[in-house]
Amino acid sequence: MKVLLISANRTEINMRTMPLGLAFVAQAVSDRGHGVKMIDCVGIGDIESYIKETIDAFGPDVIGISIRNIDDQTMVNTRFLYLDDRDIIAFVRSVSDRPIILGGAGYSMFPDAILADCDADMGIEGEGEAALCMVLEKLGNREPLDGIPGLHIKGGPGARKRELIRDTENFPLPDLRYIIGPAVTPDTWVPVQTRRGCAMDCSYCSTASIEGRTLRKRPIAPVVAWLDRLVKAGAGQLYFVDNTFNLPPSYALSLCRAITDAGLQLKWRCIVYPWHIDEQLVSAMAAAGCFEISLGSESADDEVLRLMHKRFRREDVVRAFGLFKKYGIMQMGFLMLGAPGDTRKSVEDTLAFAGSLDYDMLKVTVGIRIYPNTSLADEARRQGIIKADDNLLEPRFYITPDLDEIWIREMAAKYAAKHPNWIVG
Ligand code: B12
Ligand code: SF4
Repeated sequence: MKVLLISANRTEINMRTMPLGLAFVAQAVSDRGHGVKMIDCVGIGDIESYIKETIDAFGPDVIGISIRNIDDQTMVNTRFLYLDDRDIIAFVRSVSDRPIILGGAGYSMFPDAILADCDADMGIEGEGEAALCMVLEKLGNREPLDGIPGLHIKGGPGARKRELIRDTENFPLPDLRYIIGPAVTPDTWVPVQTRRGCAMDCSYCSTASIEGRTLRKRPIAPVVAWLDRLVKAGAGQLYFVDNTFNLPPSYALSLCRAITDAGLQLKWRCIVYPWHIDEQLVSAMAAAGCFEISLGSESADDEVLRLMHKRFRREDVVRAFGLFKKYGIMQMGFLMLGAPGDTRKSVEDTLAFAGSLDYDMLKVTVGIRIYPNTSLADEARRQGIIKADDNLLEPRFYITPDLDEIWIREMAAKYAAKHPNWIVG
């Protein structure tokens, strides 16, 4: 079959991201012998003409569309980014009668709500590699599509529970041609992934809906060989998109040492969870080329952290921060204000604490985006902040009823005025 895969994301908020997830899917589909063409909608001026011309020339049998961002997670002047994806889906429908199959991080968080809201025929929740190949096989054999794990069909019966890919040895890494294109310049932070899933359970987080809670690690040797190929193909800087680069610490340490032992000259960024971070790991990260970490400390109040289900406490953040500073790794910090348990005192403490740490950059978020299937959503329902039947696709935010949003914003602005490298959103 001929499969057209479209990454509908058009935003460059924070940085230009590349459709790594779609590249994995493209690889899996092409390994099964199907013809694949990929479109990344970022940076293409007249996207509708481009999509139409591609459909006319390629003549796909099936069109897969990836939805990454639902919104920008910002409470004031929220950008509801999904609406742009919905327009692209509608346009594709207007120029093609082929089955449209959705997937991606954003889709996986709202599989039924999005399917009911747009012109697609079906969608795959979670990892797309195996499930999309099953759909293609059944479509090719003209068999009914029932029973495919994670597949939602418009107007069909409920989806069967999705399955996580566990055979990390054998599911393929994407070929460079799906990643390195003309859009990659030396400034691009090319995404790479070594692990899937997150075993943490943060109260507000939607990652379990996307990657599941079971952490699955790739063997290190092929990952290092892949990094080597990416760099030789022109990737100047890498972004490890793993949810928590440092967990488990033994894997992170082995990966960093393998990169150093292979003599790879890399420059990379990653996301760390401020827990189980010691000097051995941080020095290995620095030696392997770590340039910057994103560190979500969220609050400096141990009770608020406990209510967020964080495993770390304020003292862990202090220790981690000191180590990254010592090894010259830049730090981007993240705070969330207005969480359950927050008080005037905890908010002021958190802002003062962040000020004392002197991050290279700090993002202060006031109000927390509420996602389905999270304990924050349960709490918000209990407190009457959202209605019981709200599907949450249209962005909703949590601020503890014990605090006034205006007061939090004024306080955040007061501290930010002293720190030009803070952004309040
Ligand atoms: C790393 C990351 C970043 C990095 C990206 C760095 C880079 N160079 O790529 C940074 C920090 C820059 C970033 C920024 C943002 N991010 Co971000 N990010 C992530 C994270 C942790 C991993 C994304 C990733 O690359 N995954 C790896 C790939 C392999 O997985 P995947 O894309 O999901 O693909 C798989 C499946 O989804 C599926 N699939 C994908 N496409 C398709 C298509 C079809 C047809 C099918 C069948 C299946 C399928 O199969 C794939 C392989 O298994 C996710 C959380 C998460 N775990 O998903 C958030 C996440 C994607 N980000 C999110 C958001 C909101 C943002 C920002 C808007 C935040 C902001 N305000 O700045 C920006 C937007 C950036 C942009 N320009 O698009 C949200 C998006 C959903 C939402 N809540 O709206 C997520 C899900 C976080 C969350 N839990 O809420 N992000
Ligand atoms: S550590 Fe990150 S990805 Fe994991 S549950 Fe917490 S916020 Fe989500």
